[in-house]
Amino acid sequence: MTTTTFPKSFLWGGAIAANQAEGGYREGGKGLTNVDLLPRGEERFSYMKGNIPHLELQDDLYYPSHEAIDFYHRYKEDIKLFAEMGFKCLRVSVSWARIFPNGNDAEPNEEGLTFYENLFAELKANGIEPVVTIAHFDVPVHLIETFGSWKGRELVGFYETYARTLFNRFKGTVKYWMTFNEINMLFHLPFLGAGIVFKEGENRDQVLYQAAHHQLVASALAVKALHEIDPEAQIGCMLAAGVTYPYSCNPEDVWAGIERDRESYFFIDVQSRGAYPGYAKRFFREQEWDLHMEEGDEDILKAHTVDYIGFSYYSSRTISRDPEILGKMTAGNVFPSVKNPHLRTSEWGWTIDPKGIRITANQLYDRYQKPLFVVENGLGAIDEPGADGEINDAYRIDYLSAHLRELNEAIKDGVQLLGYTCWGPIDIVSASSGEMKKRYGYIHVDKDNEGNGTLNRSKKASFDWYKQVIETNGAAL
Ligand code: BGP
Repeated sequence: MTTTTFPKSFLWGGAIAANQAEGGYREGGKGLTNVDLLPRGEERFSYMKGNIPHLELQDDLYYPSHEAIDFYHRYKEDIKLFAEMGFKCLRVSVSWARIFPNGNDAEPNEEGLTFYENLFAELKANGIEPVVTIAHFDVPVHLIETFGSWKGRELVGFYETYARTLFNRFKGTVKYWMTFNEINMLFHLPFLGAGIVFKEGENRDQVLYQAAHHQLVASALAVKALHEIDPEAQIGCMLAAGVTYPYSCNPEDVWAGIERDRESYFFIDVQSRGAYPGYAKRFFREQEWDLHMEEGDEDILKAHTVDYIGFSYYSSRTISRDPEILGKMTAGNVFPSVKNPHLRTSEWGWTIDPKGIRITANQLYDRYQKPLFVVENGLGAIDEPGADGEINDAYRIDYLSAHLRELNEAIKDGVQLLGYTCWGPIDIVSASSGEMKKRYGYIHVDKDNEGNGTLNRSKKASFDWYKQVIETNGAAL
């Protein structure tokens, strides 16, 4: 047993997203979203980047998120298993298109609201707090076709209406909200992250910064709305975090690391401190872009900052200005990084760096001085059953316990941490690859990459391990 410092109120749990778990993509009056249009296979990456030939479903492509793991129908069974592990919270997202099928309908879709009402009630009945992301990647297709998704200023108002609808309905039920999942994903996978499709001749960076401004104003308006409607509840931002290391002590590398981190901090500086930082203003000036900001936007950003900082952490990143080193990029990472010779990588080429979560948490806390919430962390791996038919995922236990031990150290360092929700406590569709074989769960789901399988749930070895960790409030780590 280790001495741990996780507070008594620590929110242990797991995190999933509507578009990767629910399925039922046309049920209950739901409209189509960007994620529904993402196929598995070779096309996927260029689609996620915003290079999309046809904004429509094609018969010959397989779309894993359409059925996903059928959480839409099976959530009661799944929640029982989460409760058995002792979850204190479950992070889920609401699908915008279940509530407003077109994104901007005059009235919300009652069937969609009822689905989430039942889901949250089931969680509460099992002693599990819902932690809810308002937008986890999915944008209604109608908004993409009509307004260019977040390129259009109109989305600010539509999103605000959507958020207000949720807050009014779930007031007193949901205590923790988040505005946008991994808001910085907009820069890396613009279609997956924010429904952005590029047109020929567009200045991509300008488009992305304009869309970012719209999301930042929308996020601040959601904060304002929640504080008015349900002052007891809290609302956070959410960053795909991960410290960037300079490859060497050459000041050029060190500066490159600072600049790379600022591409992500840029968002949180606005959401948490309430204003564009000096380095962003300098960048805008030098680009000579005509970014459209309305009068009053700055006041909105200033007045409505987030209550806490949610972040995902999978790996650290490394940067170099040396062309020879730059040739050795890691494959498979969404965030560009050169290979760090001190660290191993996962089967998908993602760098494994437990110490990095302590460094990241310390940096975020030093910078913002607001409570942090680790809302994603985990190892995507191929799970094979052993001779006894059981999945002994010792590698997953190693990864997770090493990260949790470092978080325990971060708490000792003085970091205020609300909770920890590992990514995909039950196997779900992978966002970046669209595959089922990239699994994160403590609970196995019988479904293969082609969509075949019974969808039956079964426990892996990590199930009992996590149960113990929660039971002992981390002492079993
Ligand atoms: C984050 C997303 C999640 C999730 C996770 C793991 O970027 O917020 O939705 O999928 O990464 O990534 P993947 O599923 O690609 O392995």
